[in-house]
Amino acid sequence: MNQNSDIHFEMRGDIAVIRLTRPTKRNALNDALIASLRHIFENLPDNAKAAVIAGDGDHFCAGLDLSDLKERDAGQGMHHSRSWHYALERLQYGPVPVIAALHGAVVGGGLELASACHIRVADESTFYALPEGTRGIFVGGGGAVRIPRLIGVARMTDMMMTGRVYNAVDGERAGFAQYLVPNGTSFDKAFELAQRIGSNAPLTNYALMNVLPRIAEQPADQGFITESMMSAIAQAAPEAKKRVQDFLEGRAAKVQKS
Ligand code: 1HE
Repeated sequence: MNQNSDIHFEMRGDIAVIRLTRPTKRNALNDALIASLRHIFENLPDNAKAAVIAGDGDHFCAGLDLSDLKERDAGQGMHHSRSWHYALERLQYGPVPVIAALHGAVVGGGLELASACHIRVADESTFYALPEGTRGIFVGGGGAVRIPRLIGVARMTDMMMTGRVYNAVDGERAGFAQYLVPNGTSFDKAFELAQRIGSNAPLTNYALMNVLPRIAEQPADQGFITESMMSAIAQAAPEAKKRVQDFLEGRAAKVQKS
């Protein structure tokens, strides 16, 4: 399914595991890697229920492969940026939830990739930056849309204007990651979450990936209507009826205080 030696795909049970395997270049993303990512998310096996994406070596991803920054004219530059958009949209609105397992550098396009995932798990070595600002360029992989939704426009502006780097603790507080775990454990935690998420009703995961983000963008009066339609569709599914019945008859887990 994947011919590119800089990225590895495998199924572990019903969880798809995608690893960036270009550690000598800190998993910097060249055009071929972006095309491979798109291909992988367009061709996930039917039995995949969730996916984990991680990076080999000391860093998750150093962003755009800067050696690929050729003399592009404006039109070519736009198409290059769009190629990232298409790939990351396949990931974000693909068939399964994707959990990013972060460590080390999550910078530039690496942060854009992470922000397209549905959940981010960071270990204590993780740091976040947007060096585009200081390199005289701009984000082009969807970061201008997705990153402010995680951390707000003001923080992203500061990061790009000043080159500010967030460490793992401050990054989690700012909203980059939903989980902060000890060094070396982000993959295991992401995989555990993927298994749990993969056992949800498929329609619930579909709604969380495809409907919730759209509702969040709608004016409130439209959002309420979309919500009520999704709610009606979800509760009409046989799987929902069975799960609710299981709870009512004492067969399903209660909500536990953590
Ligand atoms: C690279 C890249 C890269 C490393 N493109 N080759 N992203 C950046 O501006 C981040 C640039 N990278 C770094 O700041 C650092 O490399 C790291 C903090 C990520 C890691 O530092 P370190 O000390 O572990 O590694 P290193 O020695 O800097 O890099 C090892 C090699 O990887 C080295 O090549 P070598 O041939 O000398 O061994 C580096 O040149 C290479 N390397 N990062 C190309 N990014 C859709 S638009 C998105 C726009 C952006 O993402 S712009 C931000 C790009």
